[in-house]
Amino acid sequence: MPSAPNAPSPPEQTLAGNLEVRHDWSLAEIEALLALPFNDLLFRAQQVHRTHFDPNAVQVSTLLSIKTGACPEDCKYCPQSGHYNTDLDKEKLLEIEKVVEQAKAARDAGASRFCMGAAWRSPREKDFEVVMEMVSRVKSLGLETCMTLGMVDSDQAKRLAGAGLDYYNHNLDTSPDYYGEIITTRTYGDRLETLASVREAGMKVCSGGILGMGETPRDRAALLQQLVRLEPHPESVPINMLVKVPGTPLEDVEDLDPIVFIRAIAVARILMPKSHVRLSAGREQMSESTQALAFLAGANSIFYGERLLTTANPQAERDRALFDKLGLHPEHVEKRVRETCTDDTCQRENLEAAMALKSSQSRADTLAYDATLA
Ligand code: SAM
Ligand code: DTB
Ligand code: SF4
Repeated sequence: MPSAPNAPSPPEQTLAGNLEVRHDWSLAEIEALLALPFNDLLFRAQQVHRTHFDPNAVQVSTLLSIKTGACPEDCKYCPQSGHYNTDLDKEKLLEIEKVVEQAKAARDAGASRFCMGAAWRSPREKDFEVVMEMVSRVKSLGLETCMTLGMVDSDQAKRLAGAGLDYYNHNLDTSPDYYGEIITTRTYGDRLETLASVREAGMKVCSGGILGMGETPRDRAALLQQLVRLEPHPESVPINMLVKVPGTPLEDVEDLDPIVFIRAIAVARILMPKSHVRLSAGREQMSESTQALAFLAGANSIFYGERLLTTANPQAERDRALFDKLGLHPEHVEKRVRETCTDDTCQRENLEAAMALKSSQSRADTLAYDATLA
């Protein structure tokens, strides 16, 4: 019997092509994915997602701003830039004990990774020892560690890796073409160099961008193409929806259609099949339905806790309720131990971290029941 005119291609035909890990996606291919009929796109993203991940597990990170505001860079989206008047309470580098206290609270609330961010162009030598001590103290709590401190050179990256830093976050933010409209104080090349230093030092790379800054569909495709060219792909890919902060040059930019945002998440999932894709900033302004679609599109990481760096994030109870409603559970370090560790030392270290996490969680009011622990 002939197939109906609009019958989709059989799933098994698309599956093999869907599962390949590639770095050479052309702009035209990425634009074509972004423009697929929505249901086809989400189906393909789910196929990829289910091949590599538990589809109901979400990695949970908590953010802390360890140095706030007065940044010399001019990123047009950022409330922390010293170039704009955003009514922000500036703060110098936090004391180590304060950071450790916040990390414990995040762990006890169910986070498995603690991300520390500083409003710097790049870290100064006099702050570096303090920052490294923060890494080792937070890590000793059984948390994965992540930092975002601006540009780092290869020596700084090696020192952070030596202190035990697991992830370094440095975003490409947008396409090479649109970049100059958003930031003039550092180049796209500077960003790629920092990412190369992080990779060379052996840390995991966290890199993504911001959507909704007035960019074109082609810019979104070009951002994804830049991320996909990184070899290996970043382990973590934050996709931020612009949080429009009064006083920044982008405060009045037109809202991005949530469906366009979900499409970008689905394409990130297809292009970087083994990476965690983070539904990052902007959840406070998003409906639950949009967030649910993002998880369906393959997002499997969030920031958890009532603050991002300087702006609001959903209250923890709201996220617990959303996880319950959707049947999601937090992904735990120990689940990935089996998948990513091959040598004994790595297995032991990770298991120790996971045990610390588990015992703290049994004491605490956890984010949600975790079926992977049962
Ligand atoms: N100063 C460091 C840097 O820029 O690399 C680290 C902190 S910076 C705030 C980290 C990232 O937060 C930026 O690269 C950007 O992608 C994201 N970000 C900042 N302001 C944002 C906003 N208003 N909405 C969405 N994402 C934002
Ligand atoms: C990322 O991609 N998003 C986070 C984290 N990496 C550091 C930061 C979002 C910041 C949103 C604006 C604010 O709270 O200041
Ligand atoms: Fe500074 Fe980072 Fe904000 Fe840019 S994004 S102004 S570098 S804190």
